[in-house]
Amino acid sequence: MFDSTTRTLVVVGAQWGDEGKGKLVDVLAERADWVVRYQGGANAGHTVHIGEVSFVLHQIPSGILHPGVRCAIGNGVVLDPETLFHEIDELVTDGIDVEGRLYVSERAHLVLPYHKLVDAESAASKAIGTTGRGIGPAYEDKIARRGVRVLDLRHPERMRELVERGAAHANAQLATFGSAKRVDVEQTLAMLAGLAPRLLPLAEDVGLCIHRALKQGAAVLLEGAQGSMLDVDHGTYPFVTSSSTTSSGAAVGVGIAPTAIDAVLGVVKAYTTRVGNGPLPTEIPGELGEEVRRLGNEFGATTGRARRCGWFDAVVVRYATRVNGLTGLAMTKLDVLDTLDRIALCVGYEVDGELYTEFPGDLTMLDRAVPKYEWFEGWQQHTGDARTMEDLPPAARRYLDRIQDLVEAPIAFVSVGTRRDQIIGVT
Ligand code: 2SA
Ligand code: GDP
Ligand code: MG
Repeated sequence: MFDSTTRTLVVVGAQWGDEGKGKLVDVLAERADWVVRYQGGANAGHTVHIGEVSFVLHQIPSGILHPGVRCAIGNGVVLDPETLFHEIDELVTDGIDVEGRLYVSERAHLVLPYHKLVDAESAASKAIGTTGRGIGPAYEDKIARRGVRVLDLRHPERMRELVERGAAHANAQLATFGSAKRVDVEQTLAMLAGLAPRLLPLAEDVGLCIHRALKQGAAVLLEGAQGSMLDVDHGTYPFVTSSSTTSSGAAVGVGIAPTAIDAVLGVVKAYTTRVGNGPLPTEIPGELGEEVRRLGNEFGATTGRARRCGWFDAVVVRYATRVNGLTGLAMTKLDVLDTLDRIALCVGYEVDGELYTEFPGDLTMLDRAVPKYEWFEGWQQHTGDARTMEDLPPAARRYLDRIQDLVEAPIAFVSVGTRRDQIIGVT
């Protein structure tokens, strides 16, 4: 999957996020020269457990925990400069040497305090259940061509003009929301002036760095955030994030050509979760849903919000296989299902008496959709010590085999616990 023939690998979430991308990137980063984030921002929460310490990465690529691996934040990310330095400082406190191996695209757009204010005050953000990290408003400004980029920090006069323009727009939005809050331009500029001496030395032409690294034979991991069903084009719009989370976003968001990408690994949980509002066809109601949440410790890695839990949805993952061009799957959290006596797998949706196996663009269809389930016997056995497929109980292998067939992508990894060593590489 990530070897001498596969030098550029994209790692994407193939459900609604929190599939365990952080763990997979950390495991694969052992073989990487570079790890690059290409979209999203501080909304992401990628968890990596090393020994007794757990790290939650928000903007810094999960490869940072491997000494010697270079990490970059691509142009497609919306960068919150204030929280970036908190994250760096926390890593340094935990003994991770970041110096000289973290780069930030000079083209990345900045998330400013007024983006977070608009996100917090907007009723639309509440209805979607955003993380409140200013992601939507920052991408809106980018697309509307009123954004502020890292490279603008080099030009204080221009920075003032840009921030005044962005603030005027944010103030107008706040007024329409009926909010009494307004942007403090001078405070924003003072914050940026304070951070510029620390941020500008990290600023690079990341696309060029990666292009040169690839020419020299480097192995590059492109780390996606959120999940395919939160993609602004291909997800459950409008209940999505504001970026291209699917593999196509990787080339754009790093600044390399699509032809430079060799393979795409889709990370999936052995079940499904979603945090925030919007459709989740296989959501498990009642006590069993709560039990899965407890077993899987399903709480937002950024906001702490309870995640909604559902059965594995093969319609969703087959769709994700197609949209991302997945060349392999990493199935995580199999161990979370260890104690269940029965496990359901969604193979289609029944709508008005008809069976659908393709994920619809029109979400009103999902209001009437009844998931069609195949039921599997639970294995009721501890899987956390399995290190080969043969170590897994036959019932677990039957479940995995069926998923592999339904979603039309081969399983390349099975993760059976939070630790680095709790993984099966399928050859
Ligand atoms: P936003 O803030 O504008 O990106 O929110 C839009 C939707 O995208 C969802 N979203 C996420 N879903 C899963 N995980 C995310 N990261 C955190 C985590 C989430 C947390 O790792 O647990 O801590 O709450 C993430 N980021 C954005 C979001 O819930 C909205 O549905
Ligand atoms: P990401 O956003 O995709 O990186 O995922 P998160 O870090 O938000 O959520 C995944 C959670 O599952 C984290 O707490 C991981 O430590 C945990 N995790 C990852 N793989 C496994 C696994 O195989 N088993 C268990 N029990 N937990 C896992
Ligand atoms: Mg997460």
